[in-house]
Amino acid sequence: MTARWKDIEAKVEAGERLSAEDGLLLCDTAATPLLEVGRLANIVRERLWGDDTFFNQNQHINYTNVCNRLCAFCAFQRLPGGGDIESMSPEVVADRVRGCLGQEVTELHMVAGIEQALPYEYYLDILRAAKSVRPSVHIKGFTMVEIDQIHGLSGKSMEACLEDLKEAGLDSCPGGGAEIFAERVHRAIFPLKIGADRWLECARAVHLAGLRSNCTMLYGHVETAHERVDHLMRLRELQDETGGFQTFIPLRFHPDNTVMDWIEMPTAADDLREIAVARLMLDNIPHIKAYWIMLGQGTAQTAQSFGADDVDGTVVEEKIYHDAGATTPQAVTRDDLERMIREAGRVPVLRDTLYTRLEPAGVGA
Ligand code: V47
Repeated sequence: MTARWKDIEAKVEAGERLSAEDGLLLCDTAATPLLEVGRLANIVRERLWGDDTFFNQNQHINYTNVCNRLCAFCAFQRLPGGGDIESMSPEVVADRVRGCLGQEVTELHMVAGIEQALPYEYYLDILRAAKSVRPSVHIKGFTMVEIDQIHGLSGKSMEACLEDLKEAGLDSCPGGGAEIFAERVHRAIFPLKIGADRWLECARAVHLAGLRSNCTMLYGHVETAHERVDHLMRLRELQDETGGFQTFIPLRFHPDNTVMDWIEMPTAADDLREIAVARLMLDNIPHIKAYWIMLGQGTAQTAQSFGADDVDGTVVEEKIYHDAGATTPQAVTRDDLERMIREAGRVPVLRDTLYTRLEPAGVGA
């Protein structure tokens, strides 16, 4: 191994921060063997979390698939006025929540497209509707793209708008919507959606309002290694300032049914390297999630030895990846998740959205 690699290894062992140049070397498949990058990421993962792998019991509600942002990578969006549209009234949202009352769901993951016809009150009403049926549930809702849209409708300051959302039932925000911060990629594949500066500004406001959030990066399309590392560096910078991010989730691009279907999906080797690089670069973000829905259960298992300490949850009715060709199931049981984690040699820990341990591992399975 080269002197540069030895230097990175020494920094990781000493718990020192890696530079953007280090990140680029870690991304370089010719310069750094995958298993070595994984080994280093595993050191950090085990230092933070030992053998624990977190999971939760959650339900997804994609309240509308209508969207006017026309992102080239998205198979979920439907144009206003087109066919196959689903926009849920607050009553329908309440029915969806009611439909899962028999299951031990602790989190509602509510994200959707940008439907221009929805007024400000709608967003408050769907939060209230969900909470009225399941008052104890944690609502992790609205990506920064939706927060930007809702704020625009509110006619209020961002602070006042976020107070309204919290009062109506919003408890935290998911990742999503950042895609890749590089302006070159923004212009090429999602020009109508907010760019890096606004995304980061919204995330900062969310954190200042006392809400935690997650962050993501969509990879495996037209971005370069340099742009991936830049994305991680910008997230790390904001996290230094606010400390509000809980989890980073690398999102592997699924090309089916999109206008980018000529792109080949990333391989498991790319997925594992991305997870490992994220664990090594994002020294101030506590958790790295291997989202089983998009990675497949096999890669989500291996990822637990490459830096990931979370696999997401039971996920009732996932839509965004399945519209884009994901072949994983749309939900799994708690037993399935525990088995997925145990067979990877880790200890399953049931958590809530804010990573409170709900039960000692293995109890109540
Ligand atoms: O922003 C859309 C991505 C994101 C495709 O916070 C696609 O716990 C791959 O952010 N192929 C939304 N990805 C989902 C999201 C998320 C998912 C799971 C957990 C959490 C969390 C957040 O999905 C979008 C976009 O980056 N996406 N289309 C596609 N074809």
